[in-house]
Amino acid sequence: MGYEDELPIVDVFICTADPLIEPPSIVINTALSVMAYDYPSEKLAVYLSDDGGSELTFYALLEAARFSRHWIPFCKKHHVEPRSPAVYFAETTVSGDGDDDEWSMVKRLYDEMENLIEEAVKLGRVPEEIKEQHGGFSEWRSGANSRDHQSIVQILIDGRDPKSVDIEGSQLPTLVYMAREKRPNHPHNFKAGAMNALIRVSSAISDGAIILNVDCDMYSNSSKSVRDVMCFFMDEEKGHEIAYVQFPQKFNNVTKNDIYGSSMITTYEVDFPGIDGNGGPLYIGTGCFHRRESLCGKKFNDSPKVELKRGLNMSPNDNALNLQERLKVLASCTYEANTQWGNEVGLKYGCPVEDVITGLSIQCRGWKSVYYNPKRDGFLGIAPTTLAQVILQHKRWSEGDLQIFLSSVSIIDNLIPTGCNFQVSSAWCIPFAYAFIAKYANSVFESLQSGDTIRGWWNETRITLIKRTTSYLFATIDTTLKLSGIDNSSFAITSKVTDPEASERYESELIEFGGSFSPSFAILAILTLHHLACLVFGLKSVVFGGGVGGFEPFLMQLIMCGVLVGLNMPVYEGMFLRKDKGAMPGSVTLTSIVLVVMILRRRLRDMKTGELRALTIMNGFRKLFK
Ligand SMILES: *[C@@H]1O[C@H](CO)[C@@H](O)[C@H](O)[C@H]1NC(C)=O
Ligand SMILES: CC(=O)N[C@H]1CO[C@H](CO)[C@@H](O)[C@@H]1O
Repeated sequence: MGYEDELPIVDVFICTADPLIEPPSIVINTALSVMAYDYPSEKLAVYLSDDGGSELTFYALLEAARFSRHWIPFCKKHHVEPRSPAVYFAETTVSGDGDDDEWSMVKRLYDEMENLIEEAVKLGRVPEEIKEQHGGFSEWRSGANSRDHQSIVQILIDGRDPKSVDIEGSQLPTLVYMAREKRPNHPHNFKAGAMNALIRVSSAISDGAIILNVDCDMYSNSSKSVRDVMCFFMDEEKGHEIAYVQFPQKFNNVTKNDIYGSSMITTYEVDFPGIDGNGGPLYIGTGCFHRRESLCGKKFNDSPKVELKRGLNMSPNDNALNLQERLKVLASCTYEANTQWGNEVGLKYGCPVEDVITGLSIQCRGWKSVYYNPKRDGFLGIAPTTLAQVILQHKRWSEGDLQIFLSSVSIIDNLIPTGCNFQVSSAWCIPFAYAFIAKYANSVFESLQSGDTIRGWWNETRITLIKRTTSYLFATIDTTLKLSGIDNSSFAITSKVTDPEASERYESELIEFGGSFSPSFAILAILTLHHLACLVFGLKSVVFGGGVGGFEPFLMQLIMCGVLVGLNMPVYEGMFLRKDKGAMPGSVTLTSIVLVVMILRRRLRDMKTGELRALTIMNGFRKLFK
């Protein structure tokens, strides 16, 4: 019991960037789920960074602050799980212990709040009569937009104020809204910049020794997570070595066979536990509890154990207005000029995967990290539900990884060789076949062991292939342009909104190609059509002869082609069979057919090298195009 008093203050950082892509109703559900943690409220503070600088998000958070006075005592009294009201009310019909009246009352309040927020979002602004109720809205003077505005910091619930209580009279956690200053000619450094501003602003309010970072669409699915994590940080022998505790990134809306391979099951069930035994996992940007001092650049030294700071930083009678002004300075865009912020202190700048590189540098300073994957998931997010979103997300991640690779610490995945110009009878075939079969057998085995399905594995293999030819390609191009100073690509957020029809297709595991012409889809279509053509003409020349040296030299290639074609079945369906809105855009299909025909004809002409593969397959073509 003595430990209860020693529990450190925990600051929760939630970052959002755009009220249209990340709807405020999702953001406040995340906020409410962490505010209701089973943890002493006076030791919990929740900070929302709104890089969209949107009064809609501010308004939603204001409503959430009001609703939390009912929600938090309700959760604690009835041991509600999970504590995201949207998810909880969607999953239950009565409160469990028969207290229907209270359940209905809280649900009604929640629905009312949701309606108000959604109406405001539809309207695109907050109604005037609501704005009059809170002075904070005066910050959105006319002319302010998401790229150009002063800093806004509003303490919506002050946990140090004895008057901040819920309807049952218990203390509420602190809740703060922050939109850091943005000016067009100042780089804002995306999420890393927002996190660093939060680190400073929170240090002047609650100054928690532990910082939890969650994405705005990732609600807490377990009210015990904070207490669980304290077992690592407060461990008497090893606790002082630990800089951060990372949860896996899981999703609540992945379908059974996970068409987009979002869950990355083997990564979280096999790779991360492995890395955990060797210094600890990377920081992956969400679901991560940090020690404030290691995040702020402190080097690990194995000297006497440091206590996690417990006390509150400031006396409650600190002049509130003064404080607001100081906070604004901390969130201003000039504050970091000529400091080590973004370099030695806080999250690192200049890399799209700021989290990974920050985690690596913390480890380089001597700290260890912990991977924690409890049975009941600690955090659940929303997985991308269209192929375009998936490709974009992986482009961003791989751009970051590539930059890290090109810097000094390499963590890049090794690619498997897929060239296979060996004859089946050649002894050289054996090591190749072995590597090929062993790799895939191992990967199937790992997936099944981790709880995936065979189709899930097949889907993941496909999506890996797609990522390699689209996301990674564009990431390479963009990174090259960026490094050569030609282009400063911006950070694209993955959308969390999908139209209902697309959602239905997602649920029935149909890949979403729909939309307008996209270079990624064009590449995908060209490659898959090319595989198909190779298979068809290859088979044809085997059947009708005409190949140099018979069919044996091509067996391996035909098998490879066959596998690729099998893997890409959903792409052909999307191009030729599906009629729904999620089918491949006609423009893409047409372009790819034209280009593939051109590529094949060109190859026909260039066929001087005598390369076996070209020879036979092209023989088939020659007959066809004559
Ligand atoms: C999330 O929490 C709920 C309720 O606490 C639990 O039943 C469910 O298994 C959890 N979800 C996952 C994916 O762990
Ligand atoms: C299968 C599943 O749970 N799908 C859900 C994914 O998330 C969207 C948006 O939150 C829901 O509408 C789906 O029902």
